[in-house]
Amino acid sequence: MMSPTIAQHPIKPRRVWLDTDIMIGMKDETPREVDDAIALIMALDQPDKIELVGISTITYASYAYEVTRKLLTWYNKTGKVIPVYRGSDTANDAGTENEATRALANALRAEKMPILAIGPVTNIATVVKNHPELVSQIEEVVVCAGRTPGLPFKPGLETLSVGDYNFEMDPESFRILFDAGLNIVLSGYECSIYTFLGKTDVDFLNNTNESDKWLYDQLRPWQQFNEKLFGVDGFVPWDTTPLGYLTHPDYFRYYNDIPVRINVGPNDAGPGNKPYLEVSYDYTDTNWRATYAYKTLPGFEEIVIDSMKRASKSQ
Ligand SMILES: [Ca+2]
Repeated sequence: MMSPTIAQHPIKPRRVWLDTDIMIGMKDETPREVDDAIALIMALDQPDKIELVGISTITYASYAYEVTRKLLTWYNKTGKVIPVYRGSDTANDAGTENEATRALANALRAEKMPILAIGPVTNIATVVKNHPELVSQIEEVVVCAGRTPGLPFKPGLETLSVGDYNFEMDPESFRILFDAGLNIVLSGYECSIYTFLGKTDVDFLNNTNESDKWLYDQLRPWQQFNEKLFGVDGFVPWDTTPLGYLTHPDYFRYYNDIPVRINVGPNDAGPGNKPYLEVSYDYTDTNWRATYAYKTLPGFEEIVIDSMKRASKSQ
């Protein structure tokens, strides 16, 4: 009897550099964004798919450093030390070296790899600007930013517009990356917006385990704050979709090799004008190109929740 033979090639995890503006739990007037933390926990939960070579922080760099180390203590089950480096505090000083840019440059000298950049891209731009010889060592940069022309960013009940945060914090650094001709993957608002974590999705964290409880105590206020702002009790874990491009690419739909431009126009989320990072096959006057994720397919949200449950159970 014939039986299909399935070759058992062990697939090596992809070695990736993570640059993050993680700010979960930062003491402030309002709760702070939690999505970087969820992306980090998910990455640590999938050592078969992704291996973090190093982590650099961007904005609130010292807080980000401390909270990343805390999360690594709880969730890094790989047995490998993942070094963490403090990057730019301001996200407006592309070209100024820091601990993170020096470490990233060294890592790129040693090996070619992709960069998962889930905050403003200042650290990456510094490496590209100061070390153009390393550009060919960057396989791709996966970022959470960009939009199709005219797409409003209106989460929840669509009463309030928000900005394209990572891009608007430091448009100049995006310009540096596109000018360098890097492979850039834009996985931002449009493909993330229907992935939604509500109260019942995180209830399992409300227990006596130290790490679960800490996480729950940051996620729950963030959900409630989102209800105040956008009318719905829950949040979109934005940064999990750029991670998903690396771990579960089949769950997204992409516009490949699409032209990219920075267009300046009236600010849809405040006064004055602002730059927009936009993609369209109609743009014929630009050399910038990207892979643009425009849609998440059903099932990705389940992957996010399952991953968090596994991370929790393995305590
Ligand atoms: Ca982020």
